[in-house]
Amino acid sequence: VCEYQGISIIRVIHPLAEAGISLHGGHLIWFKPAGEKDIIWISENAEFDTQKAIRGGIPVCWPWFGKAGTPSHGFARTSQWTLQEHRENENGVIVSLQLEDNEETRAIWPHKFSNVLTFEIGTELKVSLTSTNTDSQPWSYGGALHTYFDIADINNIEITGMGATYLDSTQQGKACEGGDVLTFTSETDRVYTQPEATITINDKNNKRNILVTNEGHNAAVIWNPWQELSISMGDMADNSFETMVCVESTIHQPGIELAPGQSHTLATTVVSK
Ligand code: TA6
Repeated sequence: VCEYQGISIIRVIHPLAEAGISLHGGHLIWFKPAGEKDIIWISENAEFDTQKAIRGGIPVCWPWFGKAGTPSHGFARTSQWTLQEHRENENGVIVSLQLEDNEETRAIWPHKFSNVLTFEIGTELKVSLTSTNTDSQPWSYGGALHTYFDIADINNIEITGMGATYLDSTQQGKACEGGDVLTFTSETDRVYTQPEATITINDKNNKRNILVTNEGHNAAVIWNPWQELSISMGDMADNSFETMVCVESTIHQPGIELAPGQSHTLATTVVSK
């Protein structure tokens, strides 16, 4: 564990891969399999501030997605998680963090819960968020593993496997039908409602495919802010939208209801081929 601007970061260094995980937000900041370029994008202007979410990496949006509540994307990405376990197996390193309800979380969202966030780090990266209802009443939740991917050029990637139907967040959530291949020429912010299990980013200039396999989700969000929005965001360089794209394992509305004692796991597995 090292300290960076008051934030504790777990550094994983293993022959198969390297990774960094911030306890602030339970936020994966980098992941680099041995002999590969970074797969996960982090903003060069990212702010490491315990009051804010880190721009890039894998923000944990929970217990809701986007503006379904306040703060936007929930409180998990700005909460302090604790290290529960770290160990090695034949595939690499496993790190688990935990976040339980406390006075601050109950003031925002009045429910008792236990979240375990597990990172399996090797030639692949798997992130699993298991949410358990530790309350005496049922509650519903949503959220996302809001992964930012590092690409060579947004003008020269193709995404497949996202499915045809989506809600367009740039048009007040209008229901739309798209084609089999997604390319980018402007701000793109879509909730795909019938994604395949695996979504592929074909990063042509880097000559690699990034495969994103999601579980426990009911949607996949794809986002690139394009230039104007990047300029308006203090923690993104003006042209840095060119080298990132988000593909997110998402629980969209109406969310998932958990009875007392029940658990659900939202996961994403990332590999470059
Ligand atoms: O996942 C897409 C999205 O919800 C966009 O609408 C965009 O605002 C983005 O997330 C980033 O949100 P943030 O709160 O991190 O600025």
